[in-house]
Amino acid sequence: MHIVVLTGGIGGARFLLGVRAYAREVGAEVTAVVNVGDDLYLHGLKVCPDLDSVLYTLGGGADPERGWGRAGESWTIRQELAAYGAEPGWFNLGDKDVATHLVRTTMITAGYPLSQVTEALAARWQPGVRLLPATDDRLETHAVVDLDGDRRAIHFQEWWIRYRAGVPTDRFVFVGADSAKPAPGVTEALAAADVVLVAPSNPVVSIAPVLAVPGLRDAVATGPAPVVGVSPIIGGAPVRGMADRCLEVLDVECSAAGVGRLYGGRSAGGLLDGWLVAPEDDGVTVPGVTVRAVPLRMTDEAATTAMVRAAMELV
Ligand code: GDP
Ligand code: FO1
Ligand code: CA
Repeated sequence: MHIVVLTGGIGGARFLLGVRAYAREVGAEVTAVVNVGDDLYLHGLKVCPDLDSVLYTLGGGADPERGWGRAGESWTIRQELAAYGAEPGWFNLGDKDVATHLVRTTMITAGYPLSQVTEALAARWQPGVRLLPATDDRLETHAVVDLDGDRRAIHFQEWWIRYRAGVPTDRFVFVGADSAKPAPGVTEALAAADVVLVAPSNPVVSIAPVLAVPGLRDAVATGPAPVVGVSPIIGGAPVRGMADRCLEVLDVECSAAGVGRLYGGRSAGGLLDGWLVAPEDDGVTVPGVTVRAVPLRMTDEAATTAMVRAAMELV
């Protein structure tokens, strides 16, 4: 059996812990297709927040409180950069994390595609699932904002971290998406999948940029495998993070129903056959989609594995 998971960073990474445990139980293979819209160059280094959250979490090296970056991190490089007044000062790179970006940037500069670079980094972290960036091409999420009377596009990381998702925002743009191609293996994995799971990731800035790669949404929506999504919204609020701010930009209600309808049913040109919601949201309907309520808090691996089992039972 082959399971494909569409995923962002922290929420998706924690979900993948459960997918990996389930896959070990039943002898399945897992491919994770990871968002690259958050990626950016900082201080000359290529940083891939979502890929790194997945690598570090599945490899046992993530900081459990922050959710991003490395456990047991030190911050000497950040302090030295600050002493130079190097911008941007709002994005914190830990010393251990910088080593990852150095290895990645060296390989990218030497001409390796991101998918091969990710494979090389995974050789150290042994995530136990195949990690594929959605695309090897440049695809960056930008927010179109009004700042000091000016309308301009800023990188999603600046919107999220520097402005805490708090500036008036018109829309998100996936720069480069039009000419991006799915990374090698992505289309093949979807064609060979027995089930596709949409992780409880941010639908607007983690899953949407994955689906924005031409051909990728179609490969999921018209592919052979049933598609089951897991709601990142419980009782009308994101479990963590600022997904409510992102949904607001799209004028979508922050609820399990709102996100389920945003994805839509496959029979109506959408994405989903099944949608898992939390017990708090029992009774939610999405036209054409089988909805089931089960506990959706990823408090530990056993709870997360139970969520995955419920998703698999839905199809
Ligand atoms: P990011 O890229 O690091 O922001 O991470 P993702 O996009 O993969 O995941 C962020 C989403 O995970 C947020 O919208 C949260 O609501 C969701 N999330 C975090 N923890 C949980 C949990 O325990 N259960 C569920 N259902 N969603 C969660
Ligand atoms: N998130 C923050 O809120 N502040 C940071 O300084 C920060 C640094 C950072 C460095 C590397 C990395 O992989 C992730 C980092 N994040 C930081 C998290 C991250 O950029 C966001 O949570 C996600 O991209 C949102 O999807
Ligand atoms: Ca992300």
